[in-house]
Amino acid sequence: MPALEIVDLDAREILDSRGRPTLRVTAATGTLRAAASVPSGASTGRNEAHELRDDDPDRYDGAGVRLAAASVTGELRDLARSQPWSSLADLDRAMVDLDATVGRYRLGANAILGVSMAVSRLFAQQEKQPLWASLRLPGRAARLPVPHFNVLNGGAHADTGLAFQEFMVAPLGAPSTVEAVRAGADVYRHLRKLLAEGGHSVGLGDEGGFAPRLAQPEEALTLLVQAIKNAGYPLGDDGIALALDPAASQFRGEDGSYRIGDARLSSAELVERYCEIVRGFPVWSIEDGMAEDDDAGWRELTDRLGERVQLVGDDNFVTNAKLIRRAAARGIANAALVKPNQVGTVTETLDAIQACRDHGYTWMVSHRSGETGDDFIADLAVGTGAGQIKAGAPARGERVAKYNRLMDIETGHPGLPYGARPGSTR
Ligand code: 2PG
Ligand code: MG
Repeated sequence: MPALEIVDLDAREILDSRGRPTLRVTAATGTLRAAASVPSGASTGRNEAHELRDDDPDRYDGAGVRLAAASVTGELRDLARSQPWSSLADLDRAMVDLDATVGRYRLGANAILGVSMAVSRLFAQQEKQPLWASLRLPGRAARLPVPHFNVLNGGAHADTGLAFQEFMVAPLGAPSTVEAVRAGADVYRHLRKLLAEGGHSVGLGDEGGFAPRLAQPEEALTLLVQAIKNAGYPLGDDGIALALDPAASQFRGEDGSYRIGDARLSSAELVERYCEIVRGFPVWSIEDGMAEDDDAGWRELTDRLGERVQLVGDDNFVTNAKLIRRAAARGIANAALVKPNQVGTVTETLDAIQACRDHGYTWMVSHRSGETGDDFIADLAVGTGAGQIKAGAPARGERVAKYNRLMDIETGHPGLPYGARPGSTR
């Protein structure tokens, strides 16, 4: 394959799903053209790569991204045009070196990631492959992931009184993506009805899930179980299982206690609470069950539940290969969330996935709470054989863009397997 000769990079400010500015980057060779839009989180980990914002109080309360756009049309454009690129990894490494700061403070991780994603698409086009096929890993089969639909929002994503951030339904037992998407939409519809009948609000949170005022996570889980039953699906691994992202850093107080409703829980008490939840509900995966700096709590959680439940590190791992390897050496978690904008380039995202593979961790590809119509992560999940993806509710354009892309891939490539684990279904 000849090296890629990039002739132009462009960037502009667009809006994300929360009405905040973000970047859309366009990259072009003499004959090819590709664009990518960058997402943005609300419950961010401390070690995430830096999102460059203008801090100009006269525009968008300082959240404008014209400086990041200028990084793309200035230094990054010069770099991209300076030589032919034989791989994305070479360009990604050169961009990181050019920035030369630890957290991408100078050029901005949003600028660098936008280029990295757009150029990934150029490489795929040059190879005449769909994006997912060009993101395949050696020795790992591509697979359609189980969608994890976030149907009830709390925490930093909704004003609900609920401490936990995400309550997801995962059609583990579905025979295909098309049927999994239908199952998610069926549960969503039945949940809406259930909430309305119970006098709850059916307003939505940031990720398109409902945002009723509830005090305890168990109330939310009880509603989900009822909605799944009302929709006519079996519960658990052979049907629809539940997954949680409590995002525990967000409800841990200064004194180290976790606040759920009116209660203050120690780390040990929170672990006990999860054990009870797992006994009472078909929860197969818990992400960020403990706060990012609560290593002792994470270890206890892993010791107690690691054999039975997928325990996903997000805020503590920030899609960083080094942090995943360190955690694996310490017996923390057994899975990682994968969000390209946490670490800053597509290449480093693939490095994080490699760290998971090396240590026997599973990985779930993820959107951010602030999204655009970009569907890159659908291809990333399929190509890397993740087996799992979360992209919010089965509703709202920026969320369904990813699920619709998965259905397109499945329809176009009927031989691809669906399921969370190699060997599962079809
Ligand atoms: C998370 C993400 C995505 P945010 O915590 O997993 O759901 O939320 O993008 O706000 O960090
Ligand atoms: Mg999370």
